[in-house]
Order: sequence, then C-alpha cells, then structure tokens
Amino acid sequence: MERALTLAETALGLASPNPQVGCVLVADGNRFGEGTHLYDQIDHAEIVALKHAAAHGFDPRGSVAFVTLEPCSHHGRSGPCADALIAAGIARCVVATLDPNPQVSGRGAAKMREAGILVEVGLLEARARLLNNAFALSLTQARPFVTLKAALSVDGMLAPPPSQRTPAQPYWLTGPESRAEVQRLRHASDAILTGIGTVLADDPALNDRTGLPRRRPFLRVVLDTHLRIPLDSLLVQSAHDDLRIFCGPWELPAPVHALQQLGVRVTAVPAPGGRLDLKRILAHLHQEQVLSILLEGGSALNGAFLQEDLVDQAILFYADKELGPDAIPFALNRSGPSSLEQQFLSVRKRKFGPDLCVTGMLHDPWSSLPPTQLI
Ligand code: AOF
Ligand code: ZN
Repeated sequence: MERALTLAETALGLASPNPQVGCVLVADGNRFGEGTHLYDQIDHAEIVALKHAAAHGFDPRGSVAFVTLEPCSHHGRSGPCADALIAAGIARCVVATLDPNPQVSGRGAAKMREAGILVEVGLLEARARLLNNAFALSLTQARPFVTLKAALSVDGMLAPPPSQRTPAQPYWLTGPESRAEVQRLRHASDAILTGIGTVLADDPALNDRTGLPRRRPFLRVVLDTHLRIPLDSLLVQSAHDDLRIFCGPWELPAPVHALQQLGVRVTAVPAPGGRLDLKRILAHLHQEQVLSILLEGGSALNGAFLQEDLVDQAILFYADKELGPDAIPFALNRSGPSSLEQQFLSVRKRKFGPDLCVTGMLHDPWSSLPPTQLI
C-alpha cells in the first residue's frame, strides 16, 4: 500500500478533477503490475496495473490488488474497476479508503465481495484520505476545498502598515524555504484566489512556478467588486485563459471589454450589502471542476472566508519577526490566528528554514463516510 500511495502521489496536478489513485498487484510477495490514474489517459489505476501486468506476460489470477481508493462500480468515462478485478481473477483486494463519491461508496467493495474476493478496507487510510481531501469535499459539499495560506509575523500580523511599505520593493516576511513550499502548495491546487486589494498593493503574478507538469492551467481568480484591476497589471498582462475575475452585479464598467479582449473572464455575482457572494463564487468554480483553491489574500478576504466558515484548511507560516499592533491584521473582524488555531481538528507543525509552519484542518471532508472497520 505504501508503494500504491507513492504512485498516487505522482499524479499531483495530473488527476484533477478525478482523485489521485495508485494500484499495485502482488503475487508470491512480488509486485508484478502497477498503475496510477492520470485523467488524460482515462484508464483508472487498476486498469493501468492490469495492462502493465499483461504487457509483461503476468497472469493476475489469484493475486492481491492494493488500491488506494475503493475500485469503482459505475460506468463513467471507463468501465467499473471492480468488474475488471473480478474478471481478472484477483483473490484479495486491499483498499486504503472507500470512495467518497456517494454513487460508488461501498458498492465497489460489495460487488467484489459478492464475487468471492476477500476485500479489506482501511489500510493506511489517513494517508490515502489526505491525498484526496479536495476530491472528497467537492463531492460531498459541491464546492472547492479551500486552503487559507498566510505568511505571518510572530505576533500574528500579515504585513507592515501601508505607511512603512515601498511599492517598488516587495516585502518578504518569510524566508525562501517557506516561499518554495508555497509554490508546491500552488502546484497542488487547481486555482488561487485573491482580492483586488492584494493586486493593487503587490501586483502579484500568482502563478505556479514549480515547473512541474499539470494537466490544466493554474487558474488565477481575483475578487474585484468594482472592477478596479489595472489593465497593465502583471495578472492581466500575463492572462491566457487562466484569469478569472468576479465582480458585483452592477452595470459593468468599460474596462470589461478590454479585459475580455485580453482573454480575461469576468463574471458578475450578487453582492448583498456590497460584498461579493462567496458561496456563489465557489459554486461557479465547482461547476467548472475546480476541486481546490489556495486562498492567498489580505485581511478582508481572510476575514470574509472565515466568517462564512468556508475555510477547510489553514497553513500559517510564522516568521520570527514582530510587526507590532499597527500592522495589517491576519483577518478583519476577528481575533488573531491563535484563536483560529484553537479550532483546528488536527495540527501539523513543520519548520521551513527559520519559519514555523502550522497546518490545521477546520473541516473533515470525509465525515460523511461510515467509520471504517479496519482489517
Ligand atoms: C477507481 N480507480 O483510479 C479512480 C477512480 O469518469 P471516470 O470514469 O474517470 O470516473 C471517475 C470516478 O471514478 C471518480 O469520481 C471516482 O469515484 C472514481 N475514481 N476509481 O476505481 C481510479 N480514479
Ligand atoms: Zn475505476
């Protein structure tokens, strides 16, 4: 299963909007077939592994299949993997976690059991679930999984007060190791979301600079209630069908045509009380098969997302610097990040260079699944 999980991990950026899945076939203690699901190749991991075995002349009959996600039972873009494993004569199937897809969940396992396969569920389940948090949440909540990322001072502030900032020189709170990790987080996300305040203050590029392959462009999303984004901003100038702006439902001002001509998609959403409807925005992105969003915004956006309980995970990078009480706070209209940390369901602490990184889950995307009876 460790090997199957490693295979699934290699599909980062290449499986969405499907889950990351790995499969290993074992007979007599030897691996003789392996597979990873890559969305563009259509075949699910089990089929890739069976084809791999066949290409090397191995007969899978009587072998054990280790799969990181329950084999499917439905006809989607490909046939049911449970049927394929039954037809191949697999004797035992070890599954890390059930499929959170309500149309599949439990049915793939049941189908194989009815056919006489010994099915065991729950091996390395936590690691397998971590890999597909976004897939699970988007299926059960019909919205993308939102990760709030923030670089903070030790006293929980986002940036120095505007009076102390020089626009020509970007201000870096955290070190290069943390910033490299943020690039990895971007690579692992379908989209990044920020507010117009951050665009006007920093003129950021908001791209995935890891150089690693991804099957879909990294979608850059800006919430810009009054469509103030400058046409000469780095974001607009670098747009190639990967920039999406949400604005209020007003009569769209003139720049909308110029933006559209530059390949920027502008979508108006309701703005009750002058604030964009975040749930509506997430619903739009969900419809476009965006599974995961990295929220890299300022105080206003952090506050708004937290207020509406739309943050599923927070990743807080603390630099060993103090900014003082006049600095820009972590989130408007709420107390500092330490109160957020108290709400975490689980916590992971890591060091990146001199910085401390605290990752916490605020929702469990898998909570709709029944408790697993571990083998
Ligand atoms: C598996 N093995 O490797 C994957 C599974 O549209 P399709 O046919 O690609 O089906 C997508 C669904 O299949 C997805 O929502 C999830 O329930 C399951 N993914 N299942 O047996 C795999 N990727
Ligand atoms: Zn399948």
